[in-house]
Amino acid sequence: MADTNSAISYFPDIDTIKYEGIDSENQLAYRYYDKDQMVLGKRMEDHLRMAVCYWHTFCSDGMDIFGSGTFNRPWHSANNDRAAADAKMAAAFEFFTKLDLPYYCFHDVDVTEASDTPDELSNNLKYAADNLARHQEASGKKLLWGTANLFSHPRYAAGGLTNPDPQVAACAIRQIRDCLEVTHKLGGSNYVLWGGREGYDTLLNTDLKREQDNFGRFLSMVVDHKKKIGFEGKILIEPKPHEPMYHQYDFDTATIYGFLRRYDLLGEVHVNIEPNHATLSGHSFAHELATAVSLDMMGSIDINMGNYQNGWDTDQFNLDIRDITSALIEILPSGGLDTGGFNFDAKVRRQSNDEADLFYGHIGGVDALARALLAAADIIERGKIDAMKKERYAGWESGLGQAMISDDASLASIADTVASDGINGSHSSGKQEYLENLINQSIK
Ligand code: XUL
Ligand code: CO
Repeated sequence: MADTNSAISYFPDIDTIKYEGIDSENQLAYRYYDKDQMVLGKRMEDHLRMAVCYWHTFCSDGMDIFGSGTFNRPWHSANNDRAAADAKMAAAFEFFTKLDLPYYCFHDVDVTEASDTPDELSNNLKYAADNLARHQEASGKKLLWGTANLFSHPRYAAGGLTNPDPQVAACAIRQIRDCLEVTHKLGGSNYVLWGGREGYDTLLNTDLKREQDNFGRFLSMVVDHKKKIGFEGKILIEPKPHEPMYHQYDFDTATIYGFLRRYDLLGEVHVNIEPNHATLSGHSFAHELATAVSLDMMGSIDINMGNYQNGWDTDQFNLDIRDITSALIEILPSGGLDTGGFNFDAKVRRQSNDEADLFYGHIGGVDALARALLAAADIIERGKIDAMKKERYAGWESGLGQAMISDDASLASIADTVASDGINGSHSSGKQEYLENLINQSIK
């Protein structure tokens, strides 16, 4: 059994990060994130429900396709054995505590030692879950979501739930069953499925209908199992259009809506939106959130950003206040994140090999979220954008607009009204520039 009160510190030179206000020169302090500050009637911490992700921060050694790891973290060891998994967990909870953030997220394989068979993984996950429970208890940290990694093991090269080989799909189902149960046991708020390899590299070897039918069928079983075990969190699918596959089925929020509708899963499954995945699918972060809100699919957010120059998932900490503000004004009016949160699915660059860099990365990301929250709250309190949007659609609230959407209306009746009422439809300004200036005016 791992010792949760280990005397070893993995970050001995760093104290708990505190709010010091915008004039602080201390780079190991928050300038905007003041967790108890009330914003739109809620504490900042409760609005943002921020989580640290296990994989980028504690598992990665900085390896990329051109070179081996550069990080050499004090909790890493040559063998991915149980002692290494215990050390990694101790480092992780020390980090969550020092950042003073309430949540974390993990994949099954992030928290376990290397497992040779599915059965071994099941047993290792049970052991890891007991340790996680003890660490949660000792630190007060909570689980935002758990997920099964169905993309790293070579058996999943052609997918998990959509694999052409039923034996591989069965292994995927076992991992999901186990991880969903562990997430439930740990009091997780959500369970995530990222279909990293649910898609294809070439249509020449792919039976689209069979793969999607299997995906729909097995996802229904996940929902049934969630109900059977009494898990009250949300099941979330994380959209991403490609990478690692040429095409992924969970392309974007609108595609997932169609898929859920096809397999009668609307209302049962929601989305976990990630800005870098949004931009890879040709959308903005705000577009994906607005789409999810309009379709009643909003779940949680993996916060990060890409960059304008390259076309892959760079998973950088999102420092673009305007991008986040524009996204927040799409979800705050509908009540905010509910069971969701902001999970930092972001990594420090390969050259940033000091442990302190992990803190700088997160502190920047936390403060960007807090600053954007303040800006979004200011925009909402001023109410101008909302009022202008309402005014733009006011015609639909009475007279002609109401008549056109009434049950009595038909194509012919509407078309005839144009002549009988002498309607000539004119354009009025969309005021885009005026509205964009309002966003910048609220960023302080
Ligand atoms: C990959 C990605 C994953 C999921 C969890 O692009 O975002 O880390 O968030 O599997
Ligand atoms: Co993600």
